[in-house]
Amino acid sequence: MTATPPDVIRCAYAELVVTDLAASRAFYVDVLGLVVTHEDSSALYLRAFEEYLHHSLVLRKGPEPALGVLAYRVRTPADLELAEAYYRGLGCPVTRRPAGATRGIGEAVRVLDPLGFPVEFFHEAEHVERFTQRYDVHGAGALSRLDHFNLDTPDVPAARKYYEGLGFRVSEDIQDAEGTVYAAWMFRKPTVHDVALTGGDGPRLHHIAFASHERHQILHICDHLGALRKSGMIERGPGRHGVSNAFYLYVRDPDGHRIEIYTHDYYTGDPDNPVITWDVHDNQRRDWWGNPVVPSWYTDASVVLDLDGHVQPVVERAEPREADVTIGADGFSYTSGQAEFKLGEQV
Ligand code: 4SX
Ligand code: FE2
Repeated sequence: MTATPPDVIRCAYAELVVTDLAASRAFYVDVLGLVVTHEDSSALYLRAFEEYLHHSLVLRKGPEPALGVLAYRVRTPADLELAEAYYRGLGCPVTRRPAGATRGIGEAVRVLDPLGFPVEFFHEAEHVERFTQRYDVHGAGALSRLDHFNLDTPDVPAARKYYEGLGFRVSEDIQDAEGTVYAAWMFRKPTVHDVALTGGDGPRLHHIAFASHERHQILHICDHLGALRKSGMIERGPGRHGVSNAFYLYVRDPDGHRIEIYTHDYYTGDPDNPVITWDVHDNQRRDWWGNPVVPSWYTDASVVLDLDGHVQPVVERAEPREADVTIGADGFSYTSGQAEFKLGEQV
């Protein structure tokens, strides 16, 4: 008999290890406009404008950039017991953390999950002021909340199966005619995703994403970086995703961690929400306007720590890689969406 999994509500916070807190502050607070809940000489605790839990992002100073932990909020305190039993049943390393072991967070269970990621489950957390209507402090690029994590993992079908066991459902995925799965988007909260699984060398963190309410907020972040002569921090976008339909931007922080700003995906909460499968050769899957995906977006990602703070070894993807099957020698991607098109022709 399989143990009952904990009832996960949503992705709730991430801890990134950064090498220079002042440089990170300049990026996350001064450019992205995240709110500082607490800061000291070893860490910054940040939240977005609509969040009332203590933080959705911890930046902890350390010797090399890495993912420290991904945290999911569970529905009740009793779900911590379920989480502990569930992961012990899977044979994963598990630790209990007393309230306050992470500032602002109550009792928690940490595990090294079957995909090799450090994951925390918590219910209780300190409440702080929700800045929803503090328009006096919202900048022009205001971020409202954490939206999702995106993970690189070698075997997407195996990872999907593991997350389905935890009660997540797939909203969209990318495959080819031979049945190779390149990526899958999965959710607990009723949006396109809480976690995306991208086929690649892993375990590595591909990105975390914050939501804004408006597209112009994303454009403002681009203008702001331009004004600082920091356009090099913009990696991909702004654009419109095919998968998820969200408007997007990817930026790289001073340590190279990738952050996505994301808005306008859709509701997925009904039980019969249709799954959308994209062909890997559909050139509009990752950018609805057909703009090419830069190679670094496929190759670069952050290493992850185990529960003792050591860098987890990275396992190579054995299946075909999306970049290899979609990016030509000239660095551009092709196709089906870019077939010959004559003015006046119906698509
Ligand atoms: O590039 S994709 O359009 O497939 C995409 C990437 C869709 C949603 C996301 O959050 C993402 O990071
Ligand atoms: Fe994303």
